[in-house]
Amino acid sequence: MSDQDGRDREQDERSPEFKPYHHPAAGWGAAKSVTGFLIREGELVNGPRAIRKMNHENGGFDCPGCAWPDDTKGLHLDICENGIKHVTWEMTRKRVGREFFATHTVSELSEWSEFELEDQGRLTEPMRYDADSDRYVPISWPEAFELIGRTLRELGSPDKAAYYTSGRLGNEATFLYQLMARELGTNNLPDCSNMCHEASGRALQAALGTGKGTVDLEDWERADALFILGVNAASNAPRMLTALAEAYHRGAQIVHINPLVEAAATRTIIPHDFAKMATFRATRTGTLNLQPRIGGDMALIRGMAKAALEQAREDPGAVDMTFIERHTTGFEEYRALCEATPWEEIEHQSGVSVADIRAAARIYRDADRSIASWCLGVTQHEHGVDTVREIVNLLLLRGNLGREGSGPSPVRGHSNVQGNRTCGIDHRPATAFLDRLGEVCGITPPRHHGLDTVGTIEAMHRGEVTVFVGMGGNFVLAAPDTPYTSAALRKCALTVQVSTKLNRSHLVHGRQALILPCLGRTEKDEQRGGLQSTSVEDSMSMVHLSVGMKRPASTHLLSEPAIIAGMARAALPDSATPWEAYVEDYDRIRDTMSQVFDGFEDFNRRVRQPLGFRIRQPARELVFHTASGRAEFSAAALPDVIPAPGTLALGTMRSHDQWNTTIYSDNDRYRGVKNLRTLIFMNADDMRERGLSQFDDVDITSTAKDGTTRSLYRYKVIPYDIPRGCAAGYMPEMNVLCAIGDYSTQSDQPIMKHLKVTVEPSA
Ligand SMILES: Nc1nc2c(c(=O)[nH]1)N[C@H]1C(S)=C(S)[C@@H](COP(=O)(O)OP(=O)(O)OC[C@H]3O[C@@H](n4cnc5c(=O)[nH]c(N)nc54)[C@H](O)[C@@H]3O)O[C@H]1N2
Ligand SMILES: Nc1nc2c(c(=O)[nH]1)N[C@H]1C(S)=C(S)[C@@H](COP(=O)(O)OP(=O)(O)OC[C@H]3O[C@@H](n4cnc5c(=O)[nH]c(N)nc54)[C@H](O)[C@@H]3O)O[C@H]1N2
Ligand SMILES: [Mo]
Repeated sequence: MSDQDGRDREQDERSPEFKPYHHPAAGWGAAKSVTGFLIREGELVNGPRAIRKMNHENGGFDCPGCAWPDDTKGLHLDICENGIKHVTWEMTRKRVGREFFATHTVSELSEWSEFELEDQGRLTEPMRYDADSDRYVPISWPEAFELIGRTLRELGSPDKAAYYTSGRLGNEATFLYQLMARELGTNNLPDCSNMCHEASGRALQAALGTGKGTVDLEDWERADALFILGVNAASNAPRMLTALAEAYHRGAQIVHINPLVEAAATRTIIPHDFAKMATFRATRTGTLNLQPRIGGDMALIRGMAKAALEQAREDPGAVDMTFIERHTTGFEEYRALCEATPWEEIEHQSGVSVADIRAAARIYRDADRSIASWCLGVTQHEHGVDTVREIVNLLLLRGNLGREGSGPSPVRGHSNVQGNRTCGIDHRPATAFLDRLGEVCGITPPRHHGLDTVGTIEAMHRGEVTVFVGMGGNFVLAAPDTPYTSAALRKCALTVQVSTKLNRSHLVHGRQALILPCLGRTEKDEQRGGLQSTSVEDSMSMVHLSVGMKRPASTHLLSEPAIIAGMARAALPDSATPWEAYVEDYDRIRDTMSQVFDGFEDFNRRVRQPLGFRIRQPARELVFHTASGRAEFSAAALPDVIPAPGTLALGTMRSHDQWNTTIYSDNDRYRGVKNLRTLIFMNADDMRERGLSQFDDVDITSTAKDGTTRSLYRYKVIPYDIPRGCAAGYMPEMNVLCAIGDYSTQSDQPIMKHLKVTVEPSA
């Protein structure tokens, strides 16, 4: 039921529902949801055809969804509900052409919902904002590049521009993008990682001398115990369900640590297990669930370490002293700290009983090989870095590093967010990398650090950054403090968004603004040198090729490498970089990359191997590029995470039916919610204390570090199995509550999982 605008009226009329979900994750619920989605998108024929090409070891394109690695045994249905939705969303037949923009002013479009904007379909040609008519009007590619080039050439200082990346940019485009920024003279390369796993990168770098996890899927298959913290895998990394189900079959212990008991913590039916699909038989995916309070993970892990050290007094096998002596530093200080941290404090700060912590510690003791895996529930906190380091401390205690089936395994977000960092998107680049880049590419890279996401927003606000280029993503909605970020973008002289679909970041723009439409990952990328492929790196450091198979959504689309080269050429008329040659044949980009990056030697050959190649992980081989040359224990004091009386700790998260700022529907199947996103999950006792019942309207007010407040009105409250003092709701709507200054002093990451709020009935 759409009206003339193509806007979905039906959505507004449905009333919210809440019914706790009792079925296994994935299985027929997922199948039904996918079918409904394919029908809605009119892709019942093309969708399945494309999906068969996804994540194949030979050819095919990499699922643009999450960064979970592909199955290594050629599993031909290694796909998930959300990956299918993601691909179908890109492949839609709907188009946003010049007629659309001629019909709607930007002010009018600003009233539309996120769903309505993206639902208009794929962008088809470059558009320029015309202030007189308040509309986007067509512009040719050469004119668009010249506008960007001229503006950048006249900037005065290269640091007055910032170049954002959302984590799906392929490695080759990534390399060109950072090269352009550095040839221009800036390290202003904010990226979505600044809001995502910055804390993991910093912690792992400090502890192990590598910014990444050390394990791969085969390790997952060999672990005796898996500790899964702060991830909603059934929605956000659904292919992890396969690994969890297999681990359970094998008899491995699986401990989930999350204030919410998410669907992946109980049971699943994995899609390629046809027999189970047919008989509705589910496999368990968890053996112990612990529900810490929001921010309580560090205390919980400290408790497990304390228990291990206590046990070691009579059971020498509880701690691996040989490993500790040979490979680590800082152990004595850490041991003393664990001993000095009272159990009462651990229990109070974690919100988990000593008995439960000891149960987890026993599982850890009994496992020869353990993996700890985590996502945003651990990182988006004030003490995210300390918490990741505490996880590493625990792993080091029993030598769970550098051998099969053990180690740290962060679950990365966007499909190539890890590759972006590997290939140079870093506002704090290492000196050695800049030296190599300068030498190989014949440029003089800037040495001073650039701006990250929060830094860029603040600088735009102050008028110090006046050009914003977004390579993908939806910056205004993904970033914290939506009104503040909007005002910052509006102060810019020029905003450029390279996108596949219409989104809010096109409507919140600078004095001049461009929308540059690009090929999606599912589409054929034909250049002079023939059909091109791009490479991506998954969460477990596997680099492989992705090649599109669909006809592009429009003949006017350019690939991301071509768009970057076009901008670079216009901005750097005297550049010695062979931009055109790079775009003709991406093998040439890879040849250059192989000289710049360790681990990319012989890139073109190795990336064409059936599963690609794995970038060497020094820490996995017990080689530590740390200050001491050893793995380093940390000894940080436990933070106080107890909410002040009358306040709650609020974590913002994704629903099942969304991809970051892309909202597919207002449902959250595994949490039992239908037709509602403006909600807050609360503990029933906290609700009673405030005189609240299910679906009551409430106003939520956050108090920032600087004491300022921000509010959301008329949210519906839902009683949920969540510890007292904790609450949860959805990003990006709730980003309004996260002040620009609310970022971690350890990682500079916005503390999106730990906002301090009060909740009261709406007037
Ligand atoms: N379908 C789909 N897939 C996605 C995405 C998507 O939006 N949709 N986004 C992608 C991206 S960019 C990323 S980074 C990942 C994000 O993947 P997740 O990290 O799963 O993302 P969130 O939805 O933010 O969920 C965070 C989880 O942390 C828990 N949590 C909150 N606070 C705490 C805490 O203090 N401690 C612990 N232990 N847990 C806590 C929440 O209950 C929730 O289960 O997923 C990627 N994959
Ligand atoms: N409150 C709160 N805020 C958060 C988070 C949270 O948990 N809580 N999570 C944070 C995290 S982890 C992340 S990663 C960020 C996500 O931040 P972003 O990466 O900036 O946002 P996305 O929603 O993933 O971007 C969606 C847009 O990408 C464009 N797009 C899709 N495919 C392509 C492509 O192939 N090429 C190009 N050029 N564009 C494409 C489309 O136009 C689409 O509208 O949000 C962060 N914000
Ligand atoms: Mo992310």
